[in-house]
Amino acid sequence: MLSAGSSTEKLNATAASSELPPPQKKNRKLLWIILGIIALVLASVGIIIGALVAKDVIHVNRKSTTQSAAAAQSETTSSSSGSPTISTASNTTSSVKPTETSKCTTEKNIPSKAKGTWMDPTSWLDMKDFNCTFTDATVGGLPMVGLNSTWDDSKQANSQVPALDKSWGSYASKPMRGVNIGGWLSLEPFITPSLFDGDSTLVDEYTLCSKLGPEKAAETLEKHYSTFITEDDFKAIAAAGLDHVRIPFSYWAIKTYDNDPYVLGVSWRYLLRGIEWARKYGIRVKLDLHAAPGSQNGWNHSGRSGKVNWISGPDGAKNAKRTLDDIHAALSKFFAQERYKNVIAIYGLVNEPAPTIPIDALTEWTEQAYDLVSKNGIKAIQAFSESMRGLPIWAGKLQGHGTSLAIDVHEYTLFDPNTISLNHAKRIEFACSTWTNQITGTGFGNTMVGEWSQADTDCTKYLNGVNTGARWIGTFNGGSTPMCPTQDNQCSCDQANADPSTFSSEYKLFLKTWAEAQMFAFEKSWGWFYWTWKTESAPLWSYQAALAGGFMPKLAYQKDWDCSKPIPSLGGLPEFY
Ligand SMILES: *[C@@H]1O[C@H](CO)[C@@H](O)[C@H](O)[C@H]1NC(C)=O
Ligand SMILES: *[C@@H]1O[C@H](CO)[C@@H](O)[C@H](O)[C@H]1NC(C)=O
Ligand SMILES: *[C@@H]1O[C@H](CO)[C@@H](O)[C@H](O)[C@H]1NC(C)=O
Ligand SMILES: CC(=O)N[C@H]1CO[C@H](CO)[C@@H](O)[C@@H]1O
Repeated sequence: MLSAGSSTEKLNATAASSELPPPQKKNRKLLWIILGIIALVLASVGIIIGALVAKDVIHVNRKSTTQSAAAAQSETTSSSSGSPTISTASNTTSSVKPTETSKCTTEKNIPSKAKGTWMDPTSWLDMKDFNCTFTDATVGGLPMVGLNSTWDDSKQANSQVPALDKSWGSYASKPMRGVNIGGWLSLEPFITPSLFDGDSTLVDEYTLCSKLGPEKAAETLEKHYSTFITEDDFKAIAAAGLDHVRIPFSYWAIKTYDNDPYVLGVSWRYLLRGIEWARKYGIRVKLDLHAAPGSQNGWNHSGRSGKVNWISGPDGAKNAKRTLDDIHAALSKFFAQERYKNVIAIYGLVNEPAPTIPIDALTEWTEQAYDLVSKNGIKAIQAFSESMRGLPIWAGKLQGHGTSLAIDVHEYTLFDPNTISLNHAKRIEFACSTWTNQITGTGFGNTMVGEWSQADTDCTKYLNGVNTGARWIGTFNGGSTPMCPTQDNQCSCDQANADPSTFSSEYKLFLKTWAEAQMFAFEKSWGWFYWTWKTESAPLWSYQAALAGGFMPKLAYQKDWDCSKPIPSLGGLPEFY
């Protein structure tokens, strides 16, 4: 294990040397010339032989691209003009479509103690765009393996925002427009119900991993990480006019404790790869520690549903300390590297600590975390959660950090009996007036909205957890009065759970206006992150599905409606459905 200082220096030295890229380019040029000649020769061969050869070429080609990529990534490029080039014929890009997943094949230079472990790049399911050369370099004790030595911060997410290597300026005057990559590295039953279906004891990542056992859990989760979110998602996020992503991840990305059933380390490299993909499209990142040791809120998305055991609870003090000494100590050293300075804009301390944790203890922990993370060299803005207490209570707390500390508030109407029952017009007004007033009113100060959605009911399968009902129809936790606007037996979850292709144009207009109202309100703060980019089957929680269904502005920075305009007529859209 190298110390943080020495490996950083080593990497900077490599990055600074401009010798690496040009020889690779030259070799490629030469390669293309050879390829061109081979292609011409092939083209002149008869149809049948040609077809056979073409098949063979495609076959050989697959192997050789992997090999030569690995060769190019190993220290010297001398071998890349050797035998593998012969077969890298013609059609590389069109015939060798990058498959969903691509593995590293080189076993070279992998020390036996790393073989087969999560440090071994050949054990990874999908290494597309990642570096196959083994390295045991670490920073803050966290592995660098998979990362390239150089990076490019010159991209802009869109024409409205600065490239990564230019200053964003003030979020107060230029709000961020972002989306969460939820349910990817921290599982949530309602986002990927397919992982939880068919066994009523599976309610969170903890029970899922316990049931599957270490091997099957690692296999299942890596398959999910490598397919649920891919480079195409980051590309589409930028194309939607979004400029930030909030990436939730869990502590077991870097450490597990005691008898934790969680899969250690695999999500770490997907987190790093997600950051590289964000970089590639000029998207800035908010890191979001979604699950802290012990569970900071007892909710399913903290890993383990049930009890809070963080600050509060029998091991609360120990787990809060672990979050500082093990998790943030390592993460902040790692992400203080030069390579993350432009792409990581916000460093989130912990997602949604339970409202039952005493505020003084939470404030003290936050102050300690802030100091630790700053001392380790993080220059990004740090964010702490309003922890479901509302904004006013934070007035005067955690002050004195200028613009380097901000509060993250999550705004929903559907978990609260007082707001779930609002009718369409009132729900839009609520965003325009109540939320705008809250955000611009008394509170901590620097504010961002880290989560919101288009859902107007709590009908989505598993949304309230596995095995719980819905407030909307009065079946939540044993049942009570339906809380839909008519509050009677007309309430149903049918429309809320229907396929968006069946939504009426009035309902779509409502959904779009409801989103635009929220964007309007939240752009009075430092900006927003929709929850979430993608779901398996919950369209009112999926930015991607809303774009596809035509009930989200095509470009996040270009809206048709805002709160200064009258609410459009929704025709005969019923208040129950
Ligand atoms: C290249 O790939 C395309 C698409 O797969 C195919 O139609 C074409 O015949 C290929 N050309 C050669 C020279 O192999
Ligand atoms: C890493 O380098 C390889 C080889 O130059 C390149 O193909 C790949 O796209 C790079 N990955 C990233 C994330 O920049
Ligand atoms: C891949 O990783 C190795 C080991 O860290 C490094 O020496 C090499 O430069 C990297 N390759 C690229 C293309 O950055
Ligand atoms: C039981 C439980 O933890 N349920 C939570 C699961 O996550 C959803 C979505 O955030 C919450 O609404 C539930 O309360």
